[in-house]
Amino acid sequence: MPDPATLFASARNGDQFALARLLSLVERGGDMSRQVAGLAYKSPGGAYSIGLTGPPGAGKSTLTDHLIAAGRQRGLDGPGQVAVLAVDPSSPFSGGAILGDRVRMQGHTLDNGVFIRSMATRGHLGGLAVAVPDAVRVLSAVGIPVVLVETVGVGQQEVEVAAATDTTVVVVNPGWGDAIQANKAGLLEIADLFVINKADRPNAAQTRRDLELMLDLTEPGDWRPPIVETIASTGEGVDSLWEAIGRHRDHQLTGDRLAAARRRRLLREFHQIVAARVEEQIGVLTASDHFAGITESMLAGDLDPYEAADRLLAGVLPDGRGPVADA
Ligand SMILES: Nc1nc2c(ncn2[C@@H]2O[C@H](COP(=O)(O)OP(=O)(O)OP(=O)(O)O)[C@@H](O)[C@H]2O)c(=O)[nH]1
Ligand SMILES: [Mg+2]
Repeated sequence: MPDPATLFASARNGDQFALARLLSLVERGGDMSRQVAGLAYKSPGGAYSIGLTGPPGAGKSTLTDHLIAAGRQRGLDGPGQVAVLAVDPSSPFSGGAILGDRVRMQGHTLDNGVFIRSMATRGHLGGLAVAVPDAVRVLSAVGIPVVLVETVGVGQQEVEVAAATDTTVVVVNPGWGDAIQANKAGLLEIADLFVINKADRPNAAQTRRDLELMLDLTEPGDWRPPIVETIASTGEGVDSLWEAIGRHRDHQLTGDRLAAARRRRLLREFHQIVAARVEEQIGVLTASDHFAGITESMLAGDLDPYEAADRLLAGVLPDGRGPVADA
């Protein structure tokens, strides 16, 4: 297997197999993953990332398919390559396709300027919250200008992954409760843009009112998420969606907003990496004889749980009392 630097060089020259290998390494975690992440970090590229999230079946993949076309034909700064990461946290498999997604995006399989990849994690320290940003950086480093990230908006982790993009699009459907569900799942806070997809169905207007109402109730910032209606199955409204994404990007590019948002996300990633490392150490510690001994003393009543923790962590953390005692 060629080393990561060689893979990067090939991927920059348009070798999709090399790019796929780089992403497999990122996904797998471990030393090679770190090398890949390090190389990508040091040659950032200029990709703009767009996250699509929402309830299962909302039409994210169908929309993504149209956004691929928009990215290819118009791009954000003119036509260019497009990459898609279809994140599947529930899947223990990697590299493997989410079959439905692949089928829906099939219109682009013969286009060399489109790179589509499903992603799960296999033991990546910090999980998808770290692996996906790493993957986006790899795609950026090889010169891809537009990266789409699709993830189902259920569960904290998925929502986090979707939010870790430059523009986050939340997709809902017409009908009672979808907007309210989105609110509950924490999707409202992360939305830079709402899409009411399946606008061919009844009650789109009601869903718009629900969303507007919820937006009215949230703290007004300097950007109020616009609401775009689409019918992904026919492509209706997709142009407006692409324009709305462009407007949000323009907004972000004004002043320091985009850079500041990226710095905030990077700090969160850093935090997650540190937390994962510490967690790993805890795993090692609690498997030790030392731990068993201390546990016994605690269960016998000779040590209270705090003393036991101090004893265990002495020599591991600079101040054994610090982080754990405060936790
Ligand atoms: N009527 C109607 N059906 C649509 C529309 N957009 C998508 N669909 C259909 O809805 C179903 C789900 O679409 P997907 O694009 O797979 O949805 P998804 O959000 O990616 O689904 P998951 O990835 O499984 O969460 C498919 O059968 C689509 O053909 C639309 O605008 N109107
Ligand atoms: Mg999908």
